[in-house]
Amino acid sequence: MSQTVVLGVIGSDAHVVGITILEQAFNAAGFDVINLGVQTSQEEFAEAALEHDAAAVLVSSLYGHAEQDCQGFHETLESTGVDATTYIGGNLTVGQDDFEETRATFEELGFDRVFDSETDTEEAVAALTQDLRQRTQETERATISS
Ligand code: B12
Repeated sequence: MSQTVVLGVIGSDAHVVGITILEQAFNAAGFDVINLGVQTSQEEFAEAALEHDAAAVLVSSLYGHAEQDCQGFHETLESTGVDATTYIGGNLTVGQDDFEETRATFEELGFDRVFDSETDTEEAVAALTQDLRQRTQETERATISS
């Protein structure tokens, strides 16, 4: 399975520091990172993921409008032909909401994992390493049994 990760800040959000740090962490862990930068549209995420055959799409949002920006995100990926693991992280709501509620909201929108703004980058790298390993094993099992 590809080890390419597409990363960007969704919507009109211009906070760049978080994804720069994430890019460095995933690069250091051996992933190929395509960093789309700030103010990235859903279509730009989908097109980049398709073009680079990405294993994962990592969405960042800091300015509090993530829920609005991510409406229909997974449908956009699917209609573009992208089947990737998806994570979202950052400051996902306005103010300090209950994070378990936030997690549920974004899982419902289709994200495989949801991270808050206190996330250690190593935690995200470890989670993706584990999730991609599991996907590879499942694909291998499906191939053997078919
Ligand atoms: C610097 C900053 C700015 C700078 C950004 C400069 C730049 N080009 O990056 C400027 C001044 C431009 C700015 C503007 C605004 N900002 Co501002 N900003 C900040 C500030 C002080 C720091 C952000 C930062 O760089 N943190 C350091 C990095 C390392 O941390 P991070 O971004 O959180 O990323 C880490 C984690 O969140 C996580 N993570 C992030 N994304 C992802 C994704 C995945 C997949 C994973 C696994 C993890 C992950 O991992 C990262 C690394 O550890 C924060 C407050 C704060 N302390 O967080 C407010 C803050 C984010 N800003 C805020 C706001 C409201 C704004 C404005 C809307 C203000 C305004 N009215 O104009 C505008 C938005 C403009 C826009 N279009 O985006 C609010 C958001 C409120 C909310 N969500 O409820 C905050 C929280 C301040 C506050 N307490 O009110 N901002």
